Amino acid sequence: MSPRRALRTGVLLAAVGLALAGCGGEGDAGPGPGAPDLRVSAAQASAPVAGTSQLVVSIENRGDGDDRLVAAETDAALAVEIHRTVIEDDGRAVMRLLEDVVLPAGDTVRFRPGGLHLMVVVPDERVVLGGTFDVTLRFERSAPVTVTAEVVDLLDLVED
Ligand SMILES: [Cu+2]
Repeated sequence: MSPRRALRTGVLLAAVGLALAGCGGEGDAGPGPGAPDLRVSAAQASAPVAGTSQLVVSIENRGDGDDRLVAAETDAALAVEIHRTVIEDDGRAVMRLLEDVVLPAGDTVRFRPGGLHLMVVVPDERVVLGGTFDVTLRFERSAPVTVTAEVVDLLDLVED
């Protein structure tokens, strides 16, 4: 390998290393030892407002290893994003896009409107009050899980 080629390869590897290091989401340690054992329940979505719907679920990890939610998808919308609503210093509520959500061993993570939620972007006609649609959740370690979300009024979304 020529020195020039070697240099370029080194730069590329450094870039890949940086990209991987950036995958940590909220910046804590990776999954612990043991295997996660996830149960997903209480999938509900709000009737769409201005082209988006908030989707909430409960994810219980009965295993003894941590996992992470890394993506969600549905064929009933353009995209599903992982969001957290936070209050800014000036009191405004803004939604932050998250890379992933840690699912600690022995704990239940409850999504809720006004907190951690999945944002269904540009939903189709299945996402209407009283309707249902399927959402697939993808995890770092566990197999994907598909749940059926029930569409309810935003005010009726489970609060906790
Ligand atoms: Cu959102």
